[in-house]
Amino acid sequence: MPANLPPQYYEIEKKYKLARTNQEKIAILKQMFSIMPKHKGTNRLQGEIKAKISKLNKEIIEKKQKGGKRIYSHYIPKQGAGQVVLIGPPNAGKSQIISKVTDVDAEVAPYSFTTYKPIVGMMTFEDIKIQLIDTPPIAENSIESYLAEVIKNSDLILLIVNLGSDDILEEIDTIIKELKKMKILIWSKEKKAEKEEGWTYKRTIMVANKIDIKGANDRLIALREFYEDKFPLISISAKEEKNLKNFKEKIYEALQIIRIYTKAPGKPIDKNEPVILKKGNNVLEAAQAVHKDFVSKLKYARIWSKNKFDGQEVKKDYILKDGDVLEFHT
Ligand SMILES: Nc1nc2c(ncn2[C@@H]2O[C@H](COP(=O)(O)OP(=O)(O)OP(=O)(O)O)[C@@H](O)[C@H]2O)c(=O)[nH]1
Ligand SMILES: [Mg+2]
Repeated sequence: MPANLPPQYYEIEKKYKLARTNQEKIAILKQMFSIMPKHKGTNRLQGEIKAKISKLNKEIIEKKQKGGKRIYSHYIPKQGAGQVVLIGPPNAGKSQIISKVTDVDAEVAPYSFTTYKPIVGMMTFEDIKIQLIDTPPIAENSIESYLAEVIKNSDLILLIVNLGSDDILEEIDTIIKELKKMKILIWSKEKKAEKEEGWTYKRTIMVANKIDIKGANDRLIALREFYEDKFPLISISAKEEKNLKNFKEKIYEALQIIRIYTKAPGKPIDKNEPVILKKGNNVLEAAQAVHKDFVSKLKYARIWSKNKFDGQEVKKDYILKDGDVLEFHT
């Protein structure tokens, strides 16, 4: 029986030849497997791919046991006002979202395991940029260890779920389980467990994508019932660009940051580049963020803010708000 493979199969096969690491190779093989029609004609090929995956997995384990050094670091340097990592089951639309809201084009395809390595893009939100990272999908026993590093290093997780999938709840369960294997917790209620050795809690927003699909509303209702008390939950359609403004605002909020503008005495406000601070930071911390030397030299500061201050002198321990303007006097 002929295999009758779809043309995309050969496209993916080309990527396989370019893959550098065993992890990348495995991800591509999984992709080849997932789009291959499952019938008698492809039986042998299916077997071959599975065998290749398990051989590569074995190699990875053996390398680890030998204590071999990893050549490729998956540490992603932070850029912009925050680093946000998109995770989720295969085919949920993670890459589609990245392509719509950032300056990069991530490969989008109507089958699973399209993305096989992290892709970084910058998203503009009002006058700042936020870094988003697209990642390979998480399915049962498929999470790659470097992904745990990427997640732990990030400031925020977006758990992208697929409102077009009948298995949406199972897919979410699997992800939570796989993350737990990596000692990562994402429910705010479980945050206290972080104090126990080795656990990391990451603030998470659940993003239900593909709200445009028929039946999506019913699944959203189910999702709300199960998860509304555990995560901030928003629904979007990346494809039809629905609710993307709200998506950006929710990310900004969850990052818990504020923007401060500075001005030199007698000069206009520098509106170009806000100073990014943590919510709850004060005038002294703002001075520190602008220039280390400022802290010891700071005599006083003046502040301008919406409906409150108009150039008054302000104490060093004054807690700042998003949009405040400061003028430092040394
Ligand atoms: N109807 C609809 N389809 C979408 C939407 N977003 C993505 N898709 C489609 O879903 C499929 C998968 O999209 P991807 O962005 O490749 O999904 P992914 O989560 O990156 O998939 P992996 O890389 O395999 O993990 C593609 O066919 C997209 O066109 C959406 O909002 N609505
Ligand atoms: Mg993808």
